[in-house]
Amino acid sequence: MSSSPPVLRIDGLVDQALDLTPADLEALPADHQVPDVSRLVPGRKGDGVRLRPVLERAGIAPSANYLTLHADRDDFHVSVPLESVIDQAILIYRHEGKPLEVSAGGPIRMIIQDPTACRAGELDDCANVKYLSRLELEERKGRDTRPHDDAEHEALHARQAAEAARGGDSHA
Ligand SMILES: Nc1nc2c(c(=O)[nH]1)N[C@H]1C(S)=C(S)[C@@H](COP(=O)(O)O)O[C@H]1N2
Ligand SMILES: [Mo]
Repeated sequence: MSSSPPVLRIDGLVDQALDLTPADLEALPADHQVPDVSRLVPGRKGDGVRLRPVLERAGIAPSANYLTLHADRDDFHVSVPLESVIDQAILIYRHEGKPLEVSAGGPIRMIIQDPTACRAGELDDCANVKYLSRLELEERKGRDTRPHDDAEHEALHARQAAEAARGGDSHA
């Protein structure tokens, strides 16, 4: 049985909304690609593409000030100032020639090159959104469900660990 490929939607304050598959990301020019992200961000695996050229394919409207990252899979959302993130993030879409697994945050995961510790700023570890499904450009800060305190943060990580233990790749 074949299923349709995963799609990353780019919309909001753009010239033209786009739906990009991992194959579309892979097809972007070589100088935008980041093969083996571990060379740039130690401890991370896979191949990715820089965020800016992906957003520029949709055409960034001058009024766009914030980027909101949506993960429909677990209803997780992060909204950060566009200028702070646009040249600091990579979208990972492949690992060892295969689609990035859900257990690694796939099929598409964003990572920030030099994140701060969780809750120590806008571009923190918590903003490394897994199962990225939509990039929304907005004028003002949008939806952000990052944890606010230690208890919330711990609960979120427990949910993530439980999900991973269940086998994140099952579609049940
Ligand atoms: N979709 C989604 N992305 C997410 C989360 C989440 O719960 N859902 N947790 C965030 C938080 S709080 C952290 S600290 C990092 C943890 O990912 P890592 O273990 O790969 O660093 O993922 C972030 N990305
Ligand atoms: Mo976090």
